[in-house]
Amino acid sequence: MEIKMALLTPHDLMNINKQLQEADSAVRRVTGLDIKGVCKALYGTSQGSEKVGIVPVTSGNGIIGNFSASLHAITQYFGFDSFVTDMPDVSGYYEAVRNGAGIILMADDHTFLAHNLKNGKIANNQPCTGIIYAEIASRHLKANSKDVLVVGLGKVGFPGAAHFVHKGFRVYGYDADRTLLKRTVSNLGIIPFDLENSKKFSIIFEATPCADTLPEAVLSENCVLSTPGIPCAISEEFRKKYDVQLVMEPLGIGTASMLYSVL
Ligand code: NAI
Ligand code: PYL
Ligand code: MG
Repeated sequence: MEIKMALLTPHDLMNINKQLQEADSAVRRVTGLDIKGVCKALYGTSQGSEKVGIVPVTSGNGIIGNFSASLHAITQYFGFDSFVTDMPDVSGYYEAVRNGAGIILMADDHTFLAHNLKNGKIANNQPCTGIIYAEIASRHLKANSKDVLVVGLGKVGFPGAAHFVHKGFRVYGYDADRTLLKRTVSNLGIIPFDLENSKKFSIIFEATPCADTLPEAVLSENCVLSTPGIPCAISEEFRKKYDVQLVMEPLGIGTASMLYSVL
């Protein structure tokens, strides 16, 4: 059976600059650093004069409206010199390299990659997204314990959970797929969490493609919810009631993580 990524829609990417600015403010409130600062601290890299070539890809479900334009806006937002190729696919790749791209960004329905042609480093969006959202949550300045809740342990959630473990957090994990949960508990040594449990968390990371996955009982006043998962894991009502510090953005934070990881 073919397993695909949950694909973005043009609607998810509307007003990407505004979404990025709001996410940057949220990250600053939570961590004291902006997104770029968290990326630099995480990977120990900073940008030079790398030119980023963005190649539209037509295979599978094809071009997503706003996708390449959003990557263009995102790369410029973080201070990269970037361009979108006129041609897609192999011709676009050729065009990007011929026009001086040092880093290629491109995505089909399964893989979104950043490839630094100068140093050979390559990054995949899913682990890079999991790691940066976990890193942001782990830097919550007002966290009251080392306990974190991770909901969704798939291609984005698993690397996020692993990152928390690596940083010495006590990780409680839940996934609707019982087999995956069991395997992750055994691989990472995390604590299986029952969502019926009424334990409250000040740090929550969510990476599922579903809405309203978090019950009210896990939310504490002013907790951080760092979530790449679309749609949102909590209702607007819960967000207001618990003054939840929400870090959620559809493409830019993960892309920044990819770019800084290949510098
Ligand atoms: P995946 O399919 O590999 O993993 C999702 C996991 O969530 C699965 O293990 C599934 O069993 C679990 N799940 C589904 N419903 C659940 C529920 N109600 N409660 C608990 N667990 C549940 O998907 P992947 O690649 O990890 O992506 C997760 C989400 O992150 C998707 O919405 C995807 O579009 C989004 N995403 C966002 C990015 C961003 O930059 N904001 C970047 C990459 C992915
Ligand atoms: C990278 C995102 C995050 C969530 N889902 C992933 C997704 O939508 N992937 C598909 C990207 C396809 C892009 C298309 C284009 O316009 O070039 N091939
Ligand atoms: Mg993102």
